[in-house]
Amino acid sequence: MNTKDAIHPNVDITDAQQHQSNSCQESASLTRRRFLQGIAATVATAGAAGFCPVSYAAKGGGGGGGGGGTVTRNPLKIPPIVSPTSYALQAAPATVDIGGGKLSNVLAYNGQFPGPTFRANSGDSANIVFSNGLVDETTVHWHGMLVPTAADGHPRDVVMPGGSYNYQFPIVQRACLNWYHPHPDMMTGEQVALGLAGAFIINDAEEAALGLPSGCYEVPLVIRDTKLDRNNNLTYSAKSSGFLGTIPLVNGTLDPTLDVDTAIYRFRVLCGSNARVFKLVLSNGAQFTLIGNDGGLLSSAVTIGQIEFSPGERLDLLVDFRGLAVGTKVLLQDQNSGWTLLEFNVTRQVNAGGVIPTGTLSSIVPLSNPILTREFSFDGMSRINGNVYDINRIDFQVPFGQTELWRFTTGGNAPHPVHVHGASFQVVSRSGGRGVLYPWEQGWKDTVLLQDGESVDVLVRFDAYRGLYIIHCHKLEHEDMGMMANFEVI
Ligand SMILES: [Cu+2]
Repeated sequence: MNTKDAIHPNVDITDAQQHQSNSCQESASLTRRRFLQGIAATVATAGAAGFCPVSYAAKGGGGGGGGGGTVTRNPLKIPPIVSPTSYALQAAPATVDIGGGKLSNVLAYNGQFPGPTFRANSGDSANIVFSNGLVDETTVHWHGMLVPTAADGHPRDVVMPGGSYNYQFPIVQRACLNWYHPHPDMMTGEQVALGLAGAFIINDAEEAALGLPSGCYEVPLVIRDTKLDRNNNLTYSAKSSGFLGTIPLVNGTLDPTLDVDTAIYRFRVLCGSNARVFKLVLSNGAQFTLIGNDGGLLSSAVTIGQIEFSPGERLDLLVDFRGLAVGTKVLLQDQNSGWTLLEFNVTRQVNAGGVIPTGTLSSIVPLSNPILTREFSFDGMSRINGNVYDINRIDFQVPFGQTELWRFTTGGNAPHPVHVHGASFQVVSRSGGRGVLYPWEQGWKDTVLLQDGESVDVLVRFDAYRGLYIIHCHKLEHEDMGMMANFEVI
């Protein structure tokens, strides 16, 4: 038994591992080892605190995770909203109700799956005391947020089991939906797949002036896939091509349904899968009104029938249920898998259903005149520009405040959702592959999907903080295998 297993008693060993020699695992004991062993993990949580929201079963829809047939639907869970101003956050095993009383062992933030939704205003400060109740080291990365290096959850800044870390940062950016999740070297895929993720919403005055749907009309949707074992526990087995689950979960809810009024809803949508790319459509053929993405509002709303999004990307969508009869069911579906993700059940007629915003939502100042071009080739399943990630190697340096053109290319093994820490970027072109830019790639982004044969150009300027940040593939198995690079803003 190697040292990693010794501190990680809750994993099951698969056949894949038995094919490997134990002796080869010892050197560089934290070097891509867990992944290459092919360990399958579940969560053992004897005595863990339970989280059992009130739940009822509703017949309807007829979609179901796997599609086809009548399914028993469960009310969509909505994570509690908390302030980051002074907050204690713990990652630990927990037992949660994923719907209809089905208890599942997961890894959770504060016993919630997904974790609590942070909500703050631009200009606030976050002071989050994190404690690690896992059996492995972890970090918390605030995906999409501009934070100092020390608060970025860099794999170097690991929090050991039983340890704690104070994440402190001012909230300096515009309104947008971000998220938080673990980012330890080589174990991100496992920890996210087993449940650790939550939303972080920033509001500001510009957004507030638009009068967008709010309160119960603004709903976060954390969309992911998962695989359950025979006891309904979340399970994970790393695959170099990326972990693909067998069923979808929205907000940690199996076969979810949401009762809606005849009104416009604002859905804050996050792709929280390890590797799966979703193509969202509505079953009644209605269009989405896309108003924002990773970095906040677009310059104006876009009406669109289908939207593809990949791990790490976010969408700000309005869906219009006005004019639908009470009793109507509308399904949010994934065209790529054929899954029904979520059922909307129109249950109440209201008179003031809101309005779709027209005109300017926000002014996006385009970046221009890059000083230089950097090329990043996403090679195979574990390398950027030929290099496997080395936590101690600084791969390049970027001058603070300098606009640069970064070109992401790949020969294969996509999807590679490319994610950059420390700044948002603007996507300016895509050649090869799909060959076009999509409406959801306008504005400010921090994650962009790179498919086979594609070359995607983005403009980026690091003008928030100096220090150490990373660029990586957000297919978490590729990240864990080493498709990641350190850079320093100087
Ligand atoms: Cu990749």
